[in-house]
Amino acid sequence: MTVAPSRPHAALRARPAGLPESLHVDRCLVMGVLNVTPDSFSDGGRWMDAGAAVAHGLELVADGADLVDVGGESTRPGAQRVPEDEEHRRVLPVVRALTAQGVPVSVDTMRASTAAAALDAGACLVNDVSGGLADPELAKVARDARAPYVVMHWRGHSTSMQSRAVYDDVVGEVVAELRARVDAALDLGLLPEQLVVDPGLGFAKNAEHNWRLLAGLPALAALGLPVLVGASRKRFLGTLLSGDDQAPAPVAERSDATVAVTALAAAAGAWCVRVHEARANRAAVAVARAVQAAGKGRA
Ligand code: PMM
Repeated sequence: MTVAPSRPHAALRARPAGLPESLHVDRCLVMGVLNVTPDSFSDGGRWMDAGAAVAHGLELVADGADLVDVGGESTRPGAQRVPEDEEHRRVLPVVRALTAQGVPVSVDTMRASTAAAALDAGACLVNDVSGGLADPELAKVARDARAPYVVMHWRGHSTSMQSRAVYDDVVGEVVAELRARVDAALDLGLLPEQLVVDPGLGFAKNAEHNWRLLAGLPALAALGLPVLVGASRKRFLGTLLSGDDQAPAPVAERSDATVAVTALAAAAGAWCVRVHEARANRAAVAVARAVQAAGKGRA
């Protein structure tokens, strides 16, 4: 089964069903990243303590994040898998505490059991960076809960993904591979309105691939589904900003470029951006929204 293609840009504005009312807004959403991991490339080790993680989640919301994406397993290149019980131990208390305070939470996991437990704990969206490939049961959990399900483009676990960054036509191949994952989810009984697609920047992609995918966002929209973009602080931004020594700019110096990507993605109609800092990215979304509204004669 294939989702009927719809007009580019119009499709980029669509939003998945089953989200809390607060996320029904006429602009790109800002998803704040909360990695409860010791080894994520950007915030690894900072929020391992559940109390610190919850405080940071609330800070993201105070700064303008619409929802908080809680993950317990690093996906940085070369990262090893985390045992299931350890992932649960990291993620579930944080999901429970944030949802108890009314924060919309998504769970960033490749495991069905983690997704199911996080949904039970109050999460409202399942973010599967493997697009259903790591654990075939995961999409069924989202199906049964009628939860929105992010299908990210992925070619394999972190230990081997860099060797898979080989494309003749990165936009065409990512769109085709995402379409196959979307079809697999639909065949399992998920509804089109549950699905979100994501190009998976940095996952089996080099810098040039990432830029081409950002330029190709309208081609992703041809899948007829909302689009999520996760560029925040990734290495290709560090490479863009490298100094005379050619060394990538450190993670802490990639925030401004992240905000610029957010403005472009929001202007291209992305449904959501996944970012480590909320305030400046929310401002970028507001700028994109104002320009779009003016273009439609609404400002
Ligand atoms: N990137 C990371 C983790 N989860 N989820 C989605 N949907 N899209 C992404 O691009 C994405 C993700 C890796 O970044 P992090 O280590 O800073 O969380």
